[in-house]
Amino acid sequence: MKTALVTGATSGIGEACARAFVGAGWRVVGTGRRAERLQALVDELGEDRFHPCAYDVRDEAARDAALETLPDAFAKIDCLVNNAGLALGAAPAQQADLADWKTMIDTNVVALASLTHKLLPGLIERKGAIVMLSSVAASYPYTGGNVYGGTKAFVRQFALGLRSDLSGTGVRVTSIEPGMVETEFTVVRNGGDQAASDNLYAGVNPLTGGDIAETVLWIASLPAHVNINTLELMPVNQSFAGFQVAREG
Ligand code: NDP
Ligand code: 8X3
Repeated sequence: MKTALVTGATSGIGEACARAFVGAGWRVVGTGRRAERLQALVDELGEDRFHPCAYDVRDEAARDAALETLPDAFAKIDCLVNNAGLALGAAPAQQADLADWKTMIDTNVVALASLTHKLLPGLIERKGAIVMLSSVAASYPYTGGNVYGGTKAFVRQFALGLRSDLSGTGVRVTSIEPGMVETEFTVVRNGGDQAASDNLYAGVNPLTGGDIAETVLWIASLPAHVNINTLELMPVNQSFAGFQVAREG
């Protein structure tokens, strides 16, 4: 039985990944700050299949304490799903809060790179897989995307760079780049405003956490010689618009 480590398993895409992987016969180590949500997954999925690790991804000491004391059955990670992340605010850069920018960089970039660095030796030993949650925001700038888009561009390029460095190791690396997925993402982005989230997704028929989880599971389950480098997906009702033009005078 293989083991996946899913960061951000308390909500949205990560929570759906935990269910999908366990449903497909994997063991899952799930992380997140909200311990009670991880415990609910233990109750739902079984303690022999889901192991909770409650810590803040920015706290390397807490992370190490959790991951270095994993039960034997969960200790050998075959697939790292680098999913935990967030956007804070959607204001233009000139009105943005610097603390929000730093939180996004620390969570989406620093913590993700650090965990990857920590798990790489074991992933190489087991010829494992790394699936990163980037975003369409990595490739398509939009007003208010600024640092969030920058962090997701890092994730995409880091994944591609790892592909290059890991040549010959058998480790597979994928950057998944979704558009609108209705999770707690927009509630978090808007400081807990559920109505702002409901309004954004109203009538869109957005992607679901389950849609992305099935995609992650598919990637992780492909034959060992197949690598999906990048995968961009959107709801049918989301698509591209043109450039904006500012007029002088
Ligand atoms: P959610 O807000 O529903 O889930 C985010 C998860 O990340 C939660 O489990 C949360 O856990 C965890 N997380 C955030 N900060 C921390 C932290 N400091 N320490 C530990 N865990 C943390 O959003 P999504 O499921 O939508 O987002 C998952 C990923 O997908 C993100 O990287 C996001 O950028 C990306 N993405 C999302 C899209 C969307 O439209 N929803 C589109 C494209 C990409 P907890 O709060 O319990 O700590
Ligand atoms: C989340 C999707 O379009 O809000 O990464 O940036 S978007």
